[in-house]
This record gives sequence, structure tokens and C-alpha cells, in this order.
Amino acid sequence: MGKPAVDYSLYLVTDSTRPILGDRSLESVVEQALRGGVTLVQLREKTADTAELISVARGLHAITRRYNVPLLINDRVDVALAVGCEGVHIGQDDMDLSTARKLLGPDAIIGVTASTVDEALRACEGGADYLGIGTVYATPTKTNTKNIIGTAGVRDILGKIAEAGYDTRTVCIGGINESNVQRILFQSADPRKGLDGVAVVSAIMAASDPEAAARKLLELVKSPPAFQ
Ligand code: TZP
Ligand code: MG
Repeated sequence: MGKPAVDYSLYLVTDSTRPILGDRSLESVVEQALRGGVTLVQLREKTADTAELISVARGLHAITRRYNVPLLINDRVDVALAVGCEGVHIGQDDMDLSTARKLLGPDAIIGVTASTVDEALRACEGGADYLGIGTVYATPTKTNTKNIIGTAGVRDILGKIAEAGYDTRTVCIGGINESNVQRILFQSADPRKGLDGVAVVSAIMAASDPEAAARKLLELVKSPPAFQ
């Protein structure tokens, strides 16, 4: 079968905490975002216990499959295996990439967080499918980020990956919204390698109309910035 081609253009990362989700259900917000065109979904729930997480993941996977969009699980390789979804996103303090690959197999989509050139090169070398580069800008959604790297930091990482000859896919994350997304894509691009997409939490999850928010963001990601 082989690994399916993945569209990284607009990557939705979930957050069920009250300031973001309010009293709406996670499933309904994710489905609205899918209708608006998100191309990849990550279930990122820091507080759920394992049984609950598996149950939420099963529910979301039933929805993402209908839209033909891959579902990845943050941190938890065991949950991805239990659910049979398309992959995981792992941070620097989570299970190591080679163990995750061994457990999930060659066709799983495995993404790794990278904040530095070293982390990025190691993940590329280790066979990550994509890098989640960031944090680009400080964000209330994740306050414990140690590394705010800005677009200059993203560009530096992209340049070093290109120099080393890797074709690993890339998205960036952190503080991305409708008003800055095109500038971020433009300023982050190295002449040899640009980003494949952007990952957002609040710009979609906290929007009063997640479908419209996703549609607008996707349109911006796919059209060249006017100031280019
Ligand atoms: N990793 C780095 S920043 C971040 C994660 C999961 C949260 C991004 O949230 P938002 O609301 O898109 O700024
Ligand atoms: Mg993690």
C-alpha cells in the first residue's frame, strides 16, 4: 500500500480546555473545521486519562475518515495503535522517534517538534515525516513553551534542512492567525525550502465559526502573499 500522500497546508491541533472550546463539543468543532478544509488533524489533550483519550480519539477518527483527512495523536503512540489512526506527533520529551517508528510501522505518519537546528536535523535523519517547527510566536494556548523562535528561527531551520539535503515536510506552529499567516509563510521561507503548511489551535478551535475560519486560513495559505 505505501504511505499515503499527506497535505500539510492547514493542520488543526485540538484543545478541549474551556477558554478555547467553551461549551461546544470537540467533535462538532473538528467537524466544522473539516468542512472548512483543514487537511490534517492532531488530537492534543493533555489532561484526559487513557481510556477517555482512546474513546475521544475513536470518535474523532470516525469523523476524520469521512473527510479523508489523517488523524494524528499527540504524544501517545499507544493511543494511536489502539485506535488505528494514521500517526502521532511527538515532542522532544516523548517516546523517541525510532521506537515510535518500530511500533507504528513504515506507513504511519510521524511528526516531531523541533525548536532548534539540531533537533530538526536529528528528526530528519531519524525518518520523521514532518517537523512541527516552533514556537513561532508566544501564545496563550501553550504558555510553557521554552523556545519562541520567530520567523528568523524557522527560516534558519529550513535552510539547514535544505543544506543537508532532506526533503522532510515542515509546518510551523505558535500564534498563527488570519492576519499574520501569509507574513509568517513569506518570512520563514528559505530560498531553497519553504514551509508545507501551518498548524493552528485557537485560530480555528476558538473561532465562533470554525468552518469559516478554516476556509479563510486555507485560502490565505494557498494564495501567494500580496506583499511578495
Ligand atoms: N506547540 C507550540 S505552540 C502550540 C503548540 C501545541 C500552541 C499553538 O496554539 P495557537 O493557539 O495556534 O497559538
Ligand atoms: Mg509532547
